[in-house]
Amino acid sequence: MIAVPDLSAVKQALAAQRIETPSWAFGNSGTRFKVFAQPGVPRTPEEKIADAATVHRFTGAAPSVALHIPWDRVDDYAALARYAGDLGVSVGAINTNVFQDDDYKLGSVTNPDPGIRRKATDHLLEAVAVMDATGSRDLKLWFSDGINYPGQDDLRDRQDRLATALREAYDRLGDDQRILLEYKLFEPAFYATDVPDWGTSFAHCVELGPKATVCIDTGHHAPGTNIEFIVAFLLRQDRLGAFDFNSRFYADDDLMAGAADPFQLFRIMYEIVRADALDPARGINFMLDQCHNIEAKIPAVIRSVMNVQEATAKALLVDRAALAAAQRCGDVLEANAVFMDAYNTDVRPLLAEVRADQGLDPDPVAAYKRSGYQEKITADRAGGEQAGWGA
Ligand code: LRH
Ligand code: MN
Repeated sequence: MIAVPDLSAVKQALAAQRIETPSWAFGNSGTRFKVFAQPGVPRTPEEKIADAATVHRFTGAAPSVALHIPWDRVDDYAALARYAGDLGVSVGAINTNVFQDDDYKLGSVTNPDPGIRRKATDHLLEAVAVMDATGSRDLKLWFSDGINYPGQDDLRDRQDRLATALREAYDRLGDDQRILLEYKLFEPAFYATDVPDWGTSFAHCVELGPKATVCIDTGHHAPGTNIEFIVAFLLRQDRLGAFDFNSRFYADDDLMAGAADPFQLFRIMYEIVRADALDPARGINFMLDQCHNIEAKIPAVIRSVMNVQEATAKALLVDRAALAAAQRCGDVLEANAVFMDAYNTDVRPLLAEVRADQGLDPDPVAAYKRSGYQEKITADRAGGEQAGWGA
């Protein structure tokens, strides 16, 4: 508990911060209009992991990489985890994919067809087997399931089908494994999504048991949603498992975390700090989930890690004693001023110090650009099919 910010404790907390990167952020991505291929993009899960390890090498704060199955399918997941370990990172959350198969047009685990539900549920179980091999704790479940027209299917029946599949996945978990149930308001479904909001995810998690937690993707809410309220609420219920950080101006834009709305990211991280939930030991997985459609991918992920660090540093600098005093006596303006003082603090010199203390370059993006890694992968990876969405 930090009353008046104690800088050495703030620096310690920042040095201990861990942000998980997504393997798919290094692959080609785009929109339905166009996917712009980039030189040097990885072609294999190993090359994605090498890029994630490079982000960690320059930031010191990204020691794990989330995988997506089947995008990162290999014959030997234990060997892949060892490969990651040799590069100084670990395999993090395992993401399922029941949104890209023709069979899932009318839904995956919620599909009216029991055979298709079986197929989708088996994929969830396959992902847990991958976790057993990689030593991962988190099974990350996002369902694109939903309907486009009223009457297309029965909303209640779909919830029952979803609960049945979740129960089977939950019961397959090992003791140290857990579910991260991600919600999303819409897209690809445009009338009703089966896990559309935090309340639905939370209710299913409570129904399942203590190893089921909610994953908040910051791009998955209706415009104007107060996400930090959801964070505060789920922390109080001890059901906040993870974040998929990114930012957006309109919908699920998947832009760099903190790029579109750094103030929102600060407010979210303040609720984390306020609940003493920043410490990795508290078990919240701070992940990025982004797509770099036009910008260079590795520097974009490095910049995103830095944006989360900056929001966190500002949150750690809130004068909690002064804030509590102003709140207690109803001094609205003073309370807001104390909050904004922290937000308006330039924390870049502080983070430069934290990096220097870790033997890292104070400016990871500049250091990456000087490293020659981009030129090396562009040369090494010329030819061969690039990973990601078909260019
Ligand atoms: C869905 C989502 C989910 C991932 C996917 C790559 O929009 O946020 O977390 O599976 O993006
Ligand atoms: Mn996500």
